[in-house]
Amino acid sequence: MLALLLAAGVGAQVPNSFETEDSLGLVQPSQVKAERVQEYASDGKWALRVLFPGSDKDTWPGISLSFDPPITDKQALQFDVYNPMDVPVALSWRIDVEGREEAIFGGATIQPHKTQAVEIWLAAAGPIKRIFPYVRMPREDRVLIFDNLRWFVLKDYFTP
Ligand SMILES: [Ca+2]
Repeated sequence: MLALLLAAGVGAQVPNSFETEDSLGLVQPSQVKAERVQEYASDGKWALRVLFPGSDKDTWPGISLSFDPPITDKQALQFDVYNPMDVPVALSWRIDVEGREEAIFGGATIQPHKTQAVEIWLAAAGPIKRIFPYVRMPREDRVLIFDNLRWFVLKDYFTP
């Protein structure tokens, strides 16, 4: 059943707070070890712990969020990240836009022992096919704990 769903191209789903076992299937780990944990959740009880393995080779480990059909009506993707390490972790991201040859890149530094809200702006980029948060060429293992993936839409500003 899972194989059939994957073959049909089930993509990422947002919002995702990693509260259920299936929620793990909605992100696609790429060269990382991702597991649900009951630590440092910013929403509910569960979060997603991602180990980005260090390597002497240049690698770009991350979690891939694919959208089919592409996302057109959201201003930003927001999520919370906790850095359990004693050093800052540079989180990068890549955004693939339909009809655009070059990807859009961005990043944020996640400070040690802090939960940080990260916002990836999508507005005006065009139809979003994929959002890929990753760590750029880690030489040593890095760990981040993600939770509460959510969309931001501009009308949220105008809530009375
Ligand atoms: Ca959660």
